[in-house]
Amino acid sequence: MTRRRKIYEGKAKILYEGPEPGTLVQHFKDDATAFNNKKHDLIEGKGVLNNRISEYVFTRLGEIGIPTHFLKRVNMREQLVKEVEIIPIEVMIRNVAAGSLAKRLGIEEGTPLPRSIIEFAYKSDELDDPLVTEEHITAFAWATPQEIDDMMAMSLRINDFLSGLFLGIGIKLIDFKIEFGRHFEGEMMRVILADEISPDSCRLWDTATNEKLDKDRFRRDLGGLMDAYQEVARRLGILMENEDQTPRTGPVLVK
Ligand code: ADP
Ligand code: AIR
Ligand code: ASP
Repeated sequence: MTRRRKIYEGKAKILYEGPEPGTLVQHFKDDATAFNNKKHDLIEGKGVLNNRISEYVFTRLGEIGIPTHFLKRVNMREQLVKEVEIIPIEVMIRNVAAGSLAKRLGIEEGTPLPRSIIEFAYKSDELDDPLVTEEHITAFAWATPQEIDDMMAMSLRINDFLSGLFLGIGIKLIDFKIEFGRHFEGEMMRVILADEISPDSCRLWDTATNEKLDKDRFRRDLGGLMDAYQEVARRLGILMENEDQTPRTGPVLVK
């Protein structure tokens, strides 16, 4: 068997060269990091859950017409995606004050925002992903005004759709982070949704109890991260199979 070429290794994922030109294999690791790597741990099985949850969310988003990089899941930890040129901006969409916004503006965590707020951060580990405005993004040519418009329009649709999807399973979508990339097809280029959407990249609170079902369990040393991610997968109705893909006798739910 020939060894695959590793294109990039990040904090939570590895990108390998895909089987066809223009494709990549996105491999989900078990590493949990926060505060840009100052806190690190291995949480067995996290990569498997994020792969499945992100697959589910990207598939649903594709069905409502959001262009995404997702092609298919390859195995429990890996998915085949379209290679893109990542726009070096993290787009954050917030419905309820939490995390850095709550801290920065002195708003109590859990306070609903008057309307959904979009924020941009420049992707840079060395700089701790600093918040930037559209002015910085266009002045430094990280993205064009048209690309910013496309990202914002898609972000709001994604937020509306996912807020409803999660509400239906008793979960509040507090906030989340997404990334976009430029996909080239011949002469054509379009901005599509890339990276992942999982409990690593969202804040998800149980509607009834406000229990945190996301990476804040790790960031804030609350414990029970795997139970929380499994609960999200279970509520989404994601069936888990064995690592070797052989279905068990009948559907087996997580937990
Ligand atoms: P980080 O780089 O922040 O440590 P990850 O460990 O999640 O993050 O690494 C995944 C990397 O792959 C990210 O930098 C992300 O921007 C990039 N990426 C995600 N999807 C694609 C894609 N379809 N094509 C190219 N790069 C991608
Ligand atoms: N996020 C931002 N950078 C990395 C991630 N995962 C996500 C957080 C949270 C939202 O963006 O998981 O859902 C806002 O994060 P913060 O820390 O700015 O409040
Ligand atoms: N800053 C983000 C977090 O706190 C991402 C990271 O540091 O890995 O999770």
